[in-house]
Amino acid sequence: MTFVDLVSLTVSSGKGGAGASSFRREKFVPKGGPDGGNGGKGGNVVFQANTNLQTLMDLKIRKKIKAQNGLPGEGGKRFGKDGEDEVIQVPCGTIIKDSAGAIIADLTHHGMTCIAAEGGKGGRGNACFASSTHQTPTYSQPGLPGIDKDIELELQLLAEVGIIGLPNAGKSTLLKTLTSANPKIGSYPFTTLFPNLGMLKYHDREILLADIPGLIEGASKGVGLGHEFLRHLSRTTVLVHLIEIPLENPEEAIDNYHKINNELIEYDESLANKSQLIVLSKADLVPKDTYQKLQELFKNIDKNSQLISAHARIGLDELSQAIANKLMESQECINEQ
Ligand SMILES: Nc1nc2c(ncn2[C@@H]2O[C@H](COP(=O)(O)OP(=O)(O)O)[C@@H](O)[C@H]2O)c(=O)[nH]1
Ligand SMILES: [Mg+2]
Repeated sequence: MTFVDLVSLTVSSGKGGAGASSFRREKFVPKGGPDGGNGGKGGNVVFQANTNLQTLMDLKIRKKIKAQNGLPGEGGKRFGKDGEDEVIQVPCGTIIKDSAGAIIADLTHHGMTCIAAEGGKGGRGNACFASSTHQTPTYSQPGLPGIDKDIELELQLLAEVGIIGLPNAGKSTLLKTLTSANPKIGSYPFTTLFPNLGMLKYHDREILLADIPGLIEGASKGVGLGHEFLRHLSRTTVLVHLIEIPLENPEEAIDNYHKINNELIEYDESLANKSQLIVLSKADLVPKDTYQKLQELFKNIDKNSQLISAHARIGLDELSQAIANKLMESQECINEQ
């Protein structure tokens, strides 16, 4: 799968069919009345959220999307057929914006739809214009034109929890261990080239986690994968900040923690204000007194931290519980407001 989360498109709704101008012709009625039918409405361009999709890739190659025109009306008061809507399926979490960046719709739930371009109305046929004073109108309306619109689609994943950290911290491994996701894992940076999603089942809760790749010092200035994927943190409530303990120089973990947070601030202050769990990874590789010392150092800057090893399955239940608790706390905060 190629992950595409930004697409620009031109959408064109169908134009309305013209109303007909026609008169009844019958054998024994020399001057039949007007019987021109109305034109059909032009089709709409509609976007619809679909949980079975994860990427906007299919739209990348389409560029232009057009709905059908309405057909013209005909004599005998026959109405023209409406143009068919063009319904485009997009992943849940797709935001539709106009070319100025104003949000037209945020399609968060399966089945939600939005009309991005409304089809033109059909014109009325001359049969509509007959009155007691004007019994033989020849006038009929043209159909209204469709709308051409440039739009942007932006996918923002709907994960509640984002896993962040430097390349190689163990983010993808953690996602794979906590959920049934199967991301690519490697001992070199940037193995993960797009965000991965996985569902954590914790008691009766299902929590959607996203592994956000590529964060690195300078990401907000385009280093590495840049901050391309940080938009997928926008909707998260809790960040799991994964930190590998450098064996040579464990204190460096504190610098690394600040580096990532600075990148978040550079990108968007509200990301830095999200509730964060500090998680020290790969505990199986680190002597106990090293990580205890590190936990002290985090305490000195007023931060609690917890320890995991995805490989040795250490601290995973505690982490799941901490995630669920944090989500619950933030839910309570929202309810109190
Ligand atoms: N020893 C040990 N290695 C780990 C652990 N978690 C991840 N790794 C290894 O660290 C490397 C980077 O992991 P990955 O999940 O791809 O990191 P990411 O770049 O943050 O997604 C891989 O070689 C993993 O096998 C762990 O708990 N213990
Ligand atoms: Mg990864």
